[in-house]
Amino acid sequence: MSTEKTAWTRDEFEAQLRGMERYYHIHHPIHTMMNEGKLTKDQLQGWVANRFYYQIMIPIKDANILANCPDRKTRAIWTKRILDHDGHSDDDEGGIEAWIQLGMAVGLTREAMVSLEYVLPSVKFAVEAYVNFARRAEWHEAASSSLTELFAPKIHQQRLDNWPEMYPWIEKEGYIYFRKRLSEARRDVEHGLEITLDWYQTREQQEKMLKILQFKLDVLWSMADAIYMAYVNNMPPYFNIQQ
Ligand code: AHQ
Repeated sequence: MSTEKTAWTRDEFEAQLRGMERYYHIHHPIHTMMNEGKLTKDQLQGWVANRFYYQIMIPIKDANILANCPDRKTRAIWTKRILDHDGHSDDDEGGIEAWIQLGMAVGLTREAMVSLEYVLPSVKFAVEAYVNFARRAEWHEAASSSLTELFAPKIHQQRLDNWPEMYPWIEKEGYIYFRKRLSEARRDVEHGLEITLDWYQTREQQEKMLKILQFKLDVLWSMADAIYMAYVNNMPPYFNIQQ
């Protein structure tokens, strides 16, 4: 008798992917504290300054996927992800500029953000792991690793709903990024899900995709761990240890 497990249907496979929400960083203490208004201004600044490194590396990650993708129609759609971050035109400067606006809205300077002086070693390490995965993985697998964004609209909506009351000192320009990302994430997930549900056909391939998604969930979780250790547990990174 064959021991090979039967492939999940498209709906079953999508349900398996969505079932991994329990590992999403929305459940990490740094984000539950953030969503309960328990972060100090310094802690929120630390999170914004560190997440900036993730934001500026997303277009690099996506450009690596483009470089590996031979399909013109897919590239034409995927290119939008890069422009969403790098800017479509002079009057739409994109998500990286919007994240700098978030930084200034929480009291950081543009110079401090772009200097990357606050970016923690483990945050850099996690982000580089994601970019290197995208660089060398088969392009469908790299594309499908972006599907942690299945869960992103909820975390962006939480910030938009709760921060104005919990962190009234944040200037309104700080919300531009999250509002922008709500619609972009939904569009990206629709495309990423189509690529994923079409590509992984056998049960073995589908279960490999769950491992790829777990890797990306671990990238986000590791970043949150590093930020929590530094800004909640006050563990100084090497560049803050007095020589
Ligand atoms: O702002 C985010 C973003 O632009 C992206 C791109 C996408 C990818 O390609 O992996 N993932 C992602 C995410 C963004 N914001 C995170 C957050 O919590 O603000 C969530 C993150 C994701 O869910 O992967």
